[in-house]
Amino acid sequence: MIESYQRDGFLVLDQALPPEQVTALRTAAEQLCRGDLGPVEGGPAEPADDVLRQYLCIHQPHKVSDEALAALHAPRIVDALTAIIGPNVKAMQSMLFIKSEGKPGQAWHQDEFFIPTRDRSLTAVWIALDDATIENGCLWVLPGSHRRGVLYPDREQDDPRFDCTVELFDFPYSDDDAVPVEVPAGSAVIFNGYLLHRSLPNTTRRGLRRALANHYMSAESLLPWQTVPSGVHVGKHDYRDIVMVAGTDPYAYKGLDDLARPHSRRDKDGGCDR
Ligand SMILES: O=C(O)CCC(=O)C(=O)O
Repeated sequence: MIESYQRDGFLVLDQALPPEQVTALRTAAEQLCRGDLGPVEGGPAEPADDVLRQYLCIHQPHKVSDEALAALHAPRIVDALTAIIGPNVKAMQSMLFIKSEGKPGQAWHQDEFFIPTRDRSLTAVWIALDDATIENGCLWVLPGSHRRGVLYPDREQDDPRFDCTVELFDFPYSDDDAVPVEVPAGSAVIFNGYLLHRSLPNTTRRGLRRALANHYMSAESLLPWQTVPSGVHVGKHDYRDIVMVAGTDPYAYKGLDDLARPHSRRDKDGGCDR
């Protein structure tokens, strides 16, 4: 398992969550979108009957949802993380993707571009809450693209297939090298923070492609990152709104912060901040 992860930069963990936990997370998604767990910044002023479809992605659901918090600690996932990262592991971010029909994907990117660790230990765990297929907008990866340990240049993009996030470009791979990662609900794609990946729109006639994407890193590394309410990330010495999921925290003496609040990611229908 670890050899293929080191070579390819990703692996699929079958049955990362049991079916009842997937069901509970779907219920939590509805509660979050309805506002039952408190406000979601940037969410719709007037929730519609079909409120799930008003969201593309809600950042930091674990701050208000016990189910999202429990998923950070899922035993099979934590076992894989300690094998990949080391004995001491912390989480700093969760993202709940709803992605109903017609909603966009996210252009080529590397997660360490947005969440900079000091030791390149950022690791994403993308858990499918519905079967993720090419048609409904599964992840696509460029296998082995993490190995150079280089972060590529970024630029704004107006491609209607993607949300407002910048795209990375000028890397030595083409779209033809990309591999789709179709996984059943409950399975997880675990990938390196330097792996180039993207997703395409949900092109089904009707259906949700829900997923919970959690981010982890070694507890030894400081995290010069801070989320502010707008969802923009700005530099800070060491972000301490973290959740330890394995081992011990060498910086426990600093205490913890409570900074992040759930907020909605913009898609182009909402207008991008430029
Ligand atoms: O779920 C998606 O559509 C995109 C997820 C992604 O790119 C990420 O979590 O970094």
